[in-house]
Amino acid sequence: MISAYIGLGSNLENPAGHIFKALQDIMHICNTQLESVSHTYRSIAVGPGEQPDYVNAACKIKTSLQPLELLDAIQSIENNHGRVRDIRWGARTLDLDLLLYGNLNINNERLIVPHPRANERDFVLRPLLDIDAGLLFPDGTTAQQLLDNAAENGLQVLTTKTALWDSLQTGNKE
Ligand code: A4P
Ligand code: MG
Repeated sequence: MISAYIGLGSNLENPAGHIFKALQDIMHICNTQLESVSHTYRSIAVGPGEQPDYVNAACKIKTSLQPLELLDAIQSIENNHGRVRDIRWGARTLDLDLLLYGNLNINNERLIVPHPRANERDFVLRPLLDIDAGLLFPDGTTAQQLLDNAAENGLQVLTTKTALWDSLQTGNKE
């Protein structure tokens, strides 16, 4: 089994609900276990035009799926949440990014890992650090070093990781 990290983001139609349901969906990906979750955060949207704030989070999984199989699984979850791909960085019901897959660097036409913008976004790095305060990227940089240099997008904790984890175990969103 390989450890991997998935970033979650939503800024349309009850974003917190989409994030919670997406974590439940990730728990049901075959040959995959949910290991831990971050706090959920409100963040200011990075992208074109006026957009609602995002809810962002991350999770750690253990999986025996190959990277492209995992990408297929998370894209199918996005599609089930009514994700429409039109404007790049436009508002979306659910965005799932494969942030890290073991210690691998991957670069093919469908998949780049580490996710190319993970290293510059506080709404990705803070959640990763909630899960593993000593997290290293494949090039040896610590996630904390990257966060120290990242632009700030007004992060505010919405739900703590403990409360989120407990809700996922009972299936009841508080
Ligand atoms: N793809 C390549 N690598 C990956 C990867 N590591 N994980 C390909 C997931 N997908 C990957 O993605 C486009 C294509 O990227 C996919 O078909 C896949 O094969 P997409 O999700 O359809 O499009 P996108 O999300 O609009 O583009 P992109 O470039 O992935 O956007 P980002 O970088 O994910 O940014 N502001 C706040 N506050 N919070 C956010 O979460 N998110 C975005 C989206 C913009 N602004 C935001 C946030
Ligand atoms: Mg994306």
